[in-house]
Amino acid sequence: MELELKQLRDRCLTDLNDVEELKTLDNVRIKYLGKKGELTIALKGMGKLSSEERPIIGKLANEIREEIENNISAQKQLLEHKEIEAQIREESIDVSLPGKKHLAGNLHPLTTTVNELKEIFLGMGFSIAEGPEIEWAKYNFDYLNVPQDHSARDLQDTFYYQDDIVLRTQTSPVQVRVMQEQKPPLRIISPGRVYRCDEIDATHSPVFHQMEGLVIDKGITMSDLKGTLDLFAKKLFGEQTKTKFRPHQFYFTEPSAEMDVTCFKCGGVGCKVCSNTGWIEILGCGMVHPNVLRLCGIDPDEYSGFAFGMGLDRITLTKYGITDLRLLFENDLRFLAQFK
Ligand code: 2NL
Repeated sequence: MELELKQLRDRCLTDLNDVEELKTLDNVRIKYLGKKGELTIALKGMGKLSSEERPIIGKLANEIREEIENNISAQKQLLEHKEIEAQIREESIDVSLPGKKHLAGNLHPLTTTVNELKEIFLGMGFSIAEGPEIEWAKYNFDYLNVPQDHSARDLQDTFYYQDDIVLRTQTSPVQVRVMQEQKPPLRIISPGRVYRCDEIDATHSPVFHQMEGLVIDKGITMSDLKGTLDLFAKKLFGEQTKTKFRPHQFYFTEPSAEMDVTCFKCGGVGCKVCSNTGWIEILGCGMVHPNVLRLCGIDPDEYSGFAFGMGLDRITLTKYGITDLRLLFENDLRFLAQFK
């Protein structure tokens, strides 16, 4: 019996040693110490022993049980420790490894220009109006008082989808729509993409960008136009900026003018940016033609207004000293990343 118990103990300790995972450790305990375990069964056989042997074997059995229990808890501790170590190894982050770089983009210079202009005009109480780039020809030309035989209507100058549908050549049709749909007073700007049949070169592109503005109310005069656009120029180019208005001709405004600003680079002395003139042409403008008001459902005897339009691409080129328009449309990151 004594030998039997010692062999049992040795087998158990070998089994314990072989356990590699916490979750199988209990199997060993059940195998030897459980209700139907080997030691339990062995002890049940003690009844057959003589009264001299019984206390000796009983003592040995208790010692072996204790030894097995101690070994189980020692093995348990060891395995727990190993598992925690493995988990730490798995979850640890090597902070000395180089990080993954996230490429942060930046706004396109044109977007920056549009954002700046929007901010300025929103600050003066204008709202932003948008409309379709594929437009009825009558909104693009007829309602704007453009003569039937005007060259701008030519197939050479305008992209026609069909006889009466064009890719808009300016954003004025947005304003036509607003005038027809809303009642004055109106104060809107319409930034957007426009199209003309042009060969691509350093100063031309068949796709470009414009922003127009329109103010309609009772008693609007040329001095409202000049005051508003002069303030706009000062906000865009700085307080020291001066403006001058030169007479011009548009079909949709009368009188019409072009506005120049003193060069933001040289302050008006003359430099490369302003081609030594001291002035930079910024926009066209004028008092909305009574014909346009009438065609758009506004009574010119009751209301008057002014309008203006500017090329966003050209303003952007001037502002950043870029000499080739194509750079704005080629999406070359080497160019675009310079505007971070
Ligand atoms: C320019 C000049 C201009 C307008 C656009 C306009 C629109 C309506 C009525 C009257 Cl609905 N006028 N727009 C007026 C004057 C000039 O643009 O040089 N643009 C790049």
